[in-house]
Amino acid sequence: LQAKKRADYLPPAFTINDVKMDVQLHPTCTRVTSEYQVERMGNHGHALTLDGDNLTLREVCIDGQPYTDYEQTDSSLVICNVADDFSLKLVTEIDPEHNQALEGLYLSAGTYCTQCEAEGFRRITYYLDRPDVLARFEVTLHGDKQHYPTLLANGNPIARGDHDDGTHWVTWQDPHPKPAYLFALVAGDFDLLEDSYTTTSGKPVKLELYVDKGKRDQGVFALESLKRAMKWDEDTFGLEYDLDIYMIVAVDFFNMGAMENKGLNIFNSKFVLADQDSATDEDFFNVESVIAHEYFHNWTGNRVTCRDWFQLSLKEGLTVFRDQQFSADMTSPLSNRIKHVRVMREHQFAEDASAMSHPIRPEEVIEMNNFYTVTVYDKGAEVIRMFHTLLGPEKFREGMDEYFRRHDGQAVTCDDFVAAMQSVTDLNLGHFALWYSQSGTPVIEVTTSYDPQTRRMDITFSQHTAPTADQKDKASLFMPVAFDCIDSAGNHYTDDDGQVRDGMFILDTAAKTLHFSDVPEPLIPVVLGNFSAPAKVENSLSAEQLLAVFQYANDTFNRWDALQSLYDWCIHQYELENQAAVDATIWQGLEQVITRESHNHELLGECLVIPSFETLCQSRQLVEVAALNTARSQFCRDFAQRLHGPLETLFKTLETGPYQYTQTAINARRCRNVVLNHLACAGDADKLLNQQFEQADNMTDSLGALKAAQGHSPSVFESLMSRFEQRWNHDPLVLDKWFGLHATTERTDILSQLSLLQQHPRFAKGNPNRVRAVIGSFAFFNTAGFHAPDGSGYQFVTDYLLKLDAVNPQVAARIVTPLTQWHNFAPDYQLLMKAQLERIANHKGLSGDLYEKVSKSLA
Ligand code: B3K
Ligand code: ZN
Repeated sequence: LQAKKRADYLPPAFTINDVKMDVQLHPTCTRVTSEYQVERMGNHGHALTLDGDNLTLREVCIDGQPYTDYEQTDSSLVICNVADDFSLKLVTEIDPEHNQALEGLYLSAGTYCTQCEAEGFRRITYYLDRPDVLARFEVTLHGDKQHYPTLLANGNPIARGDHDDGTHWVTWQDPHPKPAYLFALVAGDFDLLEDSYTTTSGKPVKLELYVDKGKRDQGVFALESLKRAMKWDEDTFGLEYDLDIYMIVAVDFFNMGAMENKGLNIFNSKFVLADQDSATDEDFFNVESVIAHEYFHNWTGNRVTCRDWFQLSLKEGLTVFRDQQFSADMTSPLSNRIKHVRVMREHQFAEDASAMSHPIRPEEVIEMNNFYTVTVYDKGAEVIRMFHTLLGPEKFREGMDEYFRRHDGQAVTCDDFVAAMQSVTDLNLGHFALWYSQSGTPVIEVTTSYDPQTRRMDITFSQHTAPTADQKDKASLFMPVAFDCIDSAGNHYTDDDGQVRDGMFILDTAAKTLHFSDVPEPLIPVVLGNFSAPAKVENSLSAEQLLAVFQYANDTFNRWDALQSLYDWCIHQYELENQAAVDATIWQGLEQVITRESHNHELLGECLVIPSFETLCQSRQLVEVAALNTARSQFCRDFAQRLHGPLETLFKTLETGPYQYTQTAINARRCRNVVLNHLACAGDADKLLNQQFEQADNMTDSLGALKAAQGHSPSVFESLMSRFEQRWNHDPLVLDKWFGLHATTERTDILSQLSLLQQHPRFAKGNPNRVRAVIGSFAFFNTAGFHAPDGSGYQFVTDYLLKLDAVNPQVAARIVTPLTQWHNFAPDYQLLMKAQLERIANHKGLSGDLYEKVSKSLA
C-alpha cells in the first residue's frame, strides 16, 4: 500500500461539469446509471481515469454510442482515446445490503443511506472522486413506494411520479456545483418534523427532520438547535443558507457523528434524538453542537471546499472553531473552553506524542479516513482560534469575509485561508503559518529569578517541541501567550518593557524574558490564560502559589487550571509515596475553594473534577499504569474523606428541583453529580445513591447516580444497573450508556463481563454505536482492564479488532488508537502492546486503515 504525498498534488486532467444519475434501489443489486459531461483540462493526451471500488460495470457509452476502448482495474476504470468534450454514460451495479463498511450506499436497519466523504462515492459509481472536481448533480431515485415512501437527494425536488409496479420515483436537482463527497441519497419510511426559517434577507427555507417512526418528540430539540445555528451564523458571520430546503435524516448505523452533504445532512441518531428522560445535559449539548457543526459546513466546507484531502483542516478546523464559538454563546464560555481543553490534553497531546503524530495539514496519507483526527479537527480549531486571538474578532470577521469573497465556489488550500487572513492585517502571519506544517506539542518552560537586593524579577519563557515520529527537526512556533502576574496577596504587575499588551505577549523565538522592577517578593507567573495556544506549560509553582493563582488570577480558565496542576502535583506525591507532602495547608486551601465558591456552581463543578488518568499520562513519561492508577484513586479517596464536610454541605445546597434545561440548572446538576461522586468515594453513600436514582426526573441525574456507584459501591451499582436495563431495554441509544458503564467498570472478571455484553440481545456487531459503547469504551477508558499487567486486555481488544476489520475497517482503525500509543507506557506494558500490534500487522487480508496505523506504530 502506497502513501500519497501532499507535495505530489496535480490538478485533474479532466473535469466533470454535469452529472445525471438514475438509481434503481434494490437491496442486493442497485442499478446506477450515470451520465457525465466530461471536459479535458489543458493540453495533454491522457486517457480518462475514473475511481471505482467494488462496482460491477454493465455498460459504457460515449456520446450515446456503446464504447469498448477501456480497461478496468480493482480501483479504476481507464477510458482511452477520448475527445476533449464528451458525454459519458456508465451503468454499474452495487450491493447495499452487504455493505457493512458503511461507506458508499448501504442499508441502515432497512433505510438506504450514503456516506461518501472522503472517498465513498467511488463505491456507488465510477467517478473523478476528488474534492477539486465540482459538478451540478441531478438525481432520480426509484424505489418501492410502500417500504420507501421517502426518497431524498441533495437540493430541491423537481419531479416525481409512480411506476405501474408499485414503485415510485423522485428527481432532485442541486443547483450548486459540488464535489462528489457531498453527494447523498436516502430512502426510507420516517416520521417527519417540519418547520421553516426565514433568512435575514427574507428568503424562506423549509426545514425537515426525518427520524425513525415513533421518535418525533425526540427530534424537537435538534430542530430548534438548527434554527439557533442558522441565526447565529447570520449574526456572527453574515452567512445565510442558500437552498430552499434543508433536510436532516437520523440513522442508526453510522461510522461517525454526522455528515454535511449539501442540503441533506445524514446524522448518527445519537446526535439528533434527545429528550429529558433519555438524554443527559451532555447529550443535549452534543446534539446542538453537531447540528450546528454540520450546518456551518454549508459555507466552510461546501461553498468553499478543499482542493485535496491534505487540506481537510481547512474545513474541519475552521468549522470546529465556529461550532465551539456558537456553543459558547448558547451555553457558557468557561465550561466550553474547559471541555475542549480536556479533549486536547487527553487525546490530541497523546496523538501528537504517538507514531500517528501529524501536522494539522498532513504530509502523507494511505487511508484518508484515518486522518479525521483530534489533530486535524481540534488542534486545527485551536490554530483558527489563535488567528482570532491575534487579529481580534473584527479583523477575524473581515478576514472571513475576504476568504468567501475570494473563494466562494472554489476548492482551495489552507494557504489560501492564511492569505485571506493576511490581507486584512499588518501582522506578518508567515511565521505563524508553521502551525500548519509542524507536528508535535510545544512545551513552554517558565523559569524565574528574583533578586531581593535590587527588587528585580525576570521571568523567562522558553519553548521546545520534541521530535515526533513523522518529523525530527522542530522550529520555534509563533504563539500568543496570555499572561498575568501576581504576588501572594493578589496584586497584579506589569512588565517594564510593555511586551505584555492587553494581557498577552507573543512568543516567537526560542526564549523570551520579561522584566519587572520594584517587586516586593517573587512573583507568580500566570500563563496561557484561556489556553491561548495548544501547548503544554511547565511552570514549577508550589502548592501555595497554585492556590494563590486560583484565588487571584484574572482569567477564570487559569484559576481552574491552577487546581488541575495542584491535583496533578498531589497525585505525583502519592506516586512517590510521599503523601505527607500534601499537608494541612493544602487541604485547608481546597476547603476554602469549596466554601468561598459555593455559589459558583459552574466553576466549582469543573474545579472539583480530578484530572483523568489520560490527562495525567501527558505530564508523565513511561507511565507505570497500575502505580499511577492507584495513586490517583488514593488521592481521590483522601480528597473525598478530608473534604467530606464541605462537600456534604455543598451537596445539600444543590437541590435542583424539577428538571429544566437552562444553563443555571445544568451547572447545578453538573456540580451536584461531581460532588455525589466524591461522597460515594468517601464511602457510606449508598442511601444517597439509591435516593438520587429513585427520584431523578432526568437522565443526567440517573446516570450521575450510576457513575458514582460504579467505582465505589459495587452492590448498589449492580442493582441500579439491572433496573436501568429493564427500564431502557427498548432504547438502543440509552442502552449504549449502560453498555459503556459495564465496559468501563474496573473489576477482575471484566473480560467475561465483556463477553456477556456481546451476547446481550441488543448488542449488534454491525452497529458502530454498540461496538464503540462496549469495545471502544473498554479500550479507551477502562484503565485497569485494558492495561491488565498480563496483557489480557490488549489481547481481548486485538482479537475483537481482527474480526471487526473484515467488516468495518474504519471503526476498527479508530478503536486501535490506544494500542498505538504504547510509547508513553513503562517497558513491560510496551512489550505487551507491541506484541498485539505485531499480531495485527501479520494478519492476512488486513485493511489499509489498520495497516497504516499499525505499521506506523511498529516502525
Ligand atoms: N465531514 C464529516 C466527517 C467525514 C468522515 C469521513 N470518514 C463530518 C464532519 O466533520 O462534519
Ligand atoms: Zn466537520
